[in-house]
Amino acid sequence: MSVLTGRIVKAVSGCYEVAAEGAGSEKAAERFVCKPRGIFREKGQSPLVGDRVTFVPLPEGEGRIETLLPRKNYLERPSVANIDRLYIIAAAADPAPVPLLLDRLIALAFDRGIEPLLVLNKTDLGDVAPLQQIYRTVPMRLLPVCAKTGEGVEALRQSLFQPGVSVLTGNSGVGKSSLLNRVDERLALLTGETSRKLGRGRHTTRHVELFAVGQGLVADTPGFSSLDMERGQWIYKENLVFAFPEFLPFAKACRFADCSHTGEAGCAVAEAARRGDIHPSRLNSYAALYREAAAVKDWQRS
Ligand SMILES: Nc1nc2c(ncn2[C@@H]2O[C@H](COP(=O)(O)OP(=O)(O)OP(=O)(O)O)[C@@H](O)[C@H]2O)c(=O)[nH]1
Ligand SMILES: [Mg+2]
Ligand SMILES: [Zn+2]
Repeated sequence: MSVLTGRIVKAVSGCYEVAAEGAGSEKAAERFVCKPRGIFREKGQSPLVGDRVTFVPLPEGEGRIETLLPRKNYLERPSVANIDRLYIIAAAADPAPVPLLLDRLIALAFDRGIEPLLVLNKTDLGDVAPLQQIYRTVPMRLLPVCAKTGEGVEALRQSLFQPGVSVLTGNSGVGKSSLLNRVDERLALLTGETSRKLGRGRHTTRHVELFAVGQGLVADTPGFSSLDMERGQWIYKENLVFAFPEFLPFAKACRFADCSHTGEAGCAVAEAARRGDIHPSRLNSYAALYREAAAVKDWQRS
């Protein structure tokens, strides 16, 4: 009985679709619908989309997952493992951008060792210059795009086609599925427009699935409301400043070595925000996330 290596590309009610991998293997890219061994339940492990696994192929395209291979990272929401790039999508308007939500996602990516990219969609509906101004000094790519006109989509396509696992995230309705359809029309993902015609609810995308694009894999994910994001997924307060990397050069110059940058005297980060070297909106988000992180009890830390 041969054991293969593969990646979970789709999870639907306890069944996992696994794409076989392996250099030169004739099984490469073949898909198997797998059930995990009972042992996962005993160990409290639950496989995620993006997880690499070993599995035993069974007849008729089925299989059984044997082991979960170590993860390099994962997010709880969206629930994906081994992410290389997190594309955080905001819209110029409809829905209006929420800086705290964007900063929460950007910080989470930096904290988990994932490259964040900020995609500013719907440039036909509004000016993205105010957002570009806020994120000017953050070491992160900004991609202004328009799923409607196609503007900027080629740059997004080139980025998504790079090897690795990409995840699109952001509020419901910002245009994640529309952008992916523009990048590769064969994906034919359901978008708000089509789902309204079918009389579906506000959240159009229902589950996470990885699709092959160029040399990469990309996941469209269901959008969330800002409230969803406030639960869980915190960053420890002592790590938070590292998730706001443009603060770091200033943080070294604070009067107190243990400055939390939340109002202490002689805080060089606050001073930089007053001068405009750090955008005040970023410092506001930092303060909000710091308050949340400080409220986390030791027993809640995993
Ligand atoms: N004007 C304009 N409308 C857009 C653009 N991109 C997407 N839309 C519209 O915005 C609505 C939401 O788009 P979706 O692609 O379904 O958004 P989503 O982020 O996938 O939403 P969820 O799946 O609910 O998370 C649809 O009616 C799209 O047609 C754009 O660049 N300009
Ligand atoms: Mg969608
Ligand atoms: Zn400080």
